[in-house]
Order: sequence, then C-alpha cells, then structure tokens
Amino acid sequence: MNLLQNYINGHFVRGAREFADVNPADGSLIAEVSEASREQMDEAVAAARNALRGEWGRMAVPARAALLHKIADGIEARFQDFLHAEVADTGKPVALASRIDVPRGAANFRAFADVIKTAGLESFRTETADGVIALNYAVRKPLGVVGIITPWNLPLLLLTWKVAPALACGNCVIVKPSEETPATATLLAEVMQAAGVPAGVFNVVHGFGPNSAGEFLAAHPGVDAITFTGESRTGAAIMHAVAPTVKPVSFELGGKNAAIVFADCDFDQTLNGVADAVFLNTGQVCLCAERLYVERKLMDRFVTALKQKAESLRVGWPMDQATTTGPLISQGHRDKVLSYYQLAREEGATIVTGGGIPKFNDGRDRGFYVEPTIFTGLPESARCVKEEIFGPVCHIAPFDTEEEAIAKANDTQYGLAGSVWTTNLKRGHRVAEKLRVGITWVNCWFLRDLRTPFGGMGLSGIGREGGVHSLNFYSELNNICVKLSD
Ligand code: NAD
Ligand code: 6OD
Repeated sequence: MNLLQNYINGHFVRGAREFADVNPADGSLIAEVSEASREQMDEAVAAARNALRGEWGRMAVPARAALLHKIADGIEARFQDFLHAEVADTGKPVALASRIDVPRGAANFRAFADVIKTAGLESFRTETADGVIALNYAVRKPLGVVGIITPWNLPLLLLTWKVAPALACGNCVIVKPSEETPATATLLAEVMQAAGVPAGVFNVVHGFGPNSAGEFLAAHPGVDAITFTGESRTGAAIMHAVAPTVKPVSFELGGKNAAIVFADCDFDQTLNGVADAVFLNTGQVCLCAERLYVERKLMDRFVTALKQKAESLRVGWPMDQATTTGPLISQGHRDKVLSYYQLAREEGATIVTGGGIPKFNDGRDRGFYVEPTIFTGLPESARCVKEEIFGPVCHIAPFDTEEEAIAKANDTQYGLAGSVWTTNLKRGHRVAEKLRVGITWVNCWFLRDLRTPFGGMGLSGIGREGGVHSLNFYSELNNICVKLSD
C-alpha cells in the first residue's frame, strides 16, 4: 500500500501513526497517510526558522521568481501524476481537473513570480511646515514562517494559491492539507525537492484539525501567520488558537452565494453559466450559487430549463472523460448533504428534481454520490436557504423588482460571491456594486484573474488575497524615512 509521508526539512518522514486516504467514487483505499506528531510540528517549525536564516533568506527576488517558475515547470512535467492523484482523492471529473485544478496549480506559481517582480510601493516626498524635507519609502520583508491550512474541494489549486505568494515574499511555509485529500500536497513536495527549493522552506504535515496537525500548526508560537481556507466555524476555532500569540490571519471561508437572473438575460448563456455555478465540482466550490433569484416572468421557463440541465448531467466515474459530476468527498459529507435534502422536505420545499442517491449497480454504489437537486417554494427564513450545504443543489425563488432581488441576495451572514445575469449592463454594474460580497460576476461565474482581490465579507472571511493583495498579507512593510534637508 502506498504511504504518503510528511515532508519536513527536505526529507520525507513517517508520522506517529497512519490514517486512510479513501477514494470517494467507490470507497476503496488509495493510500495510508502518515499523521504528523506534535514533535514533528516542532521540527518543521525549527527547520523553517532555520531556512529563513540561510540561503533562502538571502535569495534576491529574481532568483526567487525563477524558482517559482521552476516549480510550475515541475508541476507541468508531472501533469498526469497530479491529475490522477487529484481525481482519485477528490472524485472530481478528470475533464474538470485537467481544465482547472492542475493548470491553476502551475499558474499560481507563474502569476506570483510575475507579481513579485513587478510590484512597487508608494513613496512620499515629505515637507514639514518648518521646511524639513524627507523621503519616505517602504520595503517588503517576509512575515517569517507561514502556516497554510487548506480544504479538500480544490486541493492543489487552493494550496498553491497560498504557497506561491508566501514563497514569492520570501517566507518559509508549513502546509497542512486536508486529511481527505493529502496526495497532491505530497507530490508538490517532490516537485519542490526536485526544483532545488532549500530544505525547510516548504514543509508538509499531514493530519486532522483538533488535537492534530491543524491545531498544532495554528497554535504554534514559532509560526508567524496563518492563512486558512475552509469552513467558517473552523476559522473561528483557528482564530481562538492564534489569539495567544497574536498572529495575522487570512481567512477564505464558506458562502451561501446568490445568482440574480433578470428576464432580459441572454437565456442560453445564463442557463449554462448558472448550471455551472450550481453544479460544478458537484457543488463543492465555495463560490457556487445555492440561492437563485429569478425575475418572476422568467421563473417557470428557467426552472424547467435548469431541471433539464440537472437531469442531463453525467453523474459517473471520475476518470470517464464524459463525466460532469462526481461523488461528494466523503460519507460524512454525503450524510450532511442528504440531511439538507430531508430538511428541505420538512421545511415544505417542492423538490423539482433529485433529492436522493443515484443507483448504478456497480462499484459506485459504495461511493458517495448524490443526485443533483433543485428546490423551490421555501421561505427566505428556511435553513436550506440560510445555511451552506456545499453540494449539487440550489433553491430557486422568484422576485419582482431589482431592489427586492438585492435585498434577498444580501440577507445572509455570509458574503463571498454573487452573480448577476442581464443584458442591461447599467443594471449589471448597479446591482453588482450593491451586493455585499467580495466578488460579483456579471454574465459569468468563476472567471478568475489572479491579480484581482479575492476574499469574503462577514462569515465568508477576513482579508483579501490575489496579486498585490497577497503580497500585502505575506509581507511586513518597513517604512524608511530619510531626512534630505540639512
Ligand atoms: P474544514 O474547515 O473542515 O477543513 C479545512 C482544513 O482545516 C482541513 O485541513 C482541516 O483539517 C483543518 N482544520 C479543521 N479543524 C481545524 C482546527 N480546529 N484547527 C486547525 N485546522 C483545522 O473545511 P472543508 O470541509 O475541508 O472545506 C469545505 C469548506 O471550505 C466549505 O465551507 C467551503 O465553503 C470552504 N471553502 C472556502 C473557500 C474560499 O475561498 N472562501 C474555498 C474553498 C472552500
Ligand atoms: O480561484 C481562486 O483563487 C480561489 N481561491 C477559489 C476558491 C474556490 C473555493 O472553493
């Protein structure tokens, strides 16, 4: 049986004990994973601190940027290894992983190599009332050792989204991938080793959250900052853990995102875009739309068309190129999603389609599949309309006015993403600006430019990453004031 080990100070090492890495498509065992001990976390932190004082700490920006490109080259050279590992761990369709997950793994390194090379900082020529002249400018310094804790839904994409800017800024990192999807982080360690990244700069510790690697990392006094992607309530637990050592945090958390569809939309484009926004990655993208608000005169037509879309999805084996929809990540997550399907019935929903488990009569019946599902008829106060489900499911409600749609979309404690579908671009801009979210798409969804700010409001997170915003989190600014006058 394959054993996925921790990567500490440039070496692959076994942990205190092993846990199982399970294939969500059929419940089979993919690998054993070495869970890092508290002592191994101490070793990783010591190795990272030591690396900051060595060759890595002295490396100039162009050399760091060149190394990031070499890491991207390494991912691309092993594209098939990453692809197979990601598909096996997550159950996501191979066509999706080869279009989004693995390419973004490499693109994140290339993007932040460019960002760090071209980023400038403002300077001021300062003149005081009594005639003193000075030059103020700032220099960037790494934060030090950054702890990176990531989820299972886009494992390589979300890990590299944080590792790349952290390294670009000269930090050392300790990454704790999700226990559900440990494989691509381990492969990334092999790529780092082959690319010549100095020992201690990139470390991988496997394990769980509470009383395991996640908590050990967040609470460690030798870690200077934590960047985390995952559930809002885990963010709260991490905030608690970092409080005694007052670390900066960057949090990308959950969402209950809305899509607003106006009757003047381009119907086919909107239908395809919204279907993606609801069902991509089996609905397991934090940006997915679980609440659709459709202008009343389009409601019946739209519901019928989205139902047809949902029913035409190819729910299948992840490695089948024709599959559009894989299983959910785990038995536990399927139980959660199914409990919301049941709750929707109890709350009085009309189940337009789905609501159960598909039957295959083959190995997939041991996997964690659910049917793509659409509800209508729930009040805005229903738990299924308020709480993040994180599955291939949405609730569709009609609206009559623009103001009503905006008010309903904003009636949530989350604030991650939204989308607006209309051919009236003035309205598109107007509505987008009024949504209380970190990102709004108009006539598209999940179209990403890595230079733009990404993050959420409310329960959806703290801070923004992307482009120079990432640099601002992963570095400390030291302002230097030089007196120029005598
Ligand atoms: P999760 O919060 O359960 O786990 C995420 C990571 O945190 C895992 O590595 C886990 O081991 C670790 N962890 C759990 N408890 C911890 C603790 N007490 N201390 C330290 N680490 C701990 O999230 P998940 O189930 O893996 O991912 C799904 C969630 O992530 C959804 O809510 C989704 O919306 C959110 N998400 C948000 C974004 C975003 O960009 N805003 C992106 C992807 C996923
Ligand atoms: O595209 C990104 O950079 C990003 N952070 C996506 C997050 C998706 C959530 O599941």
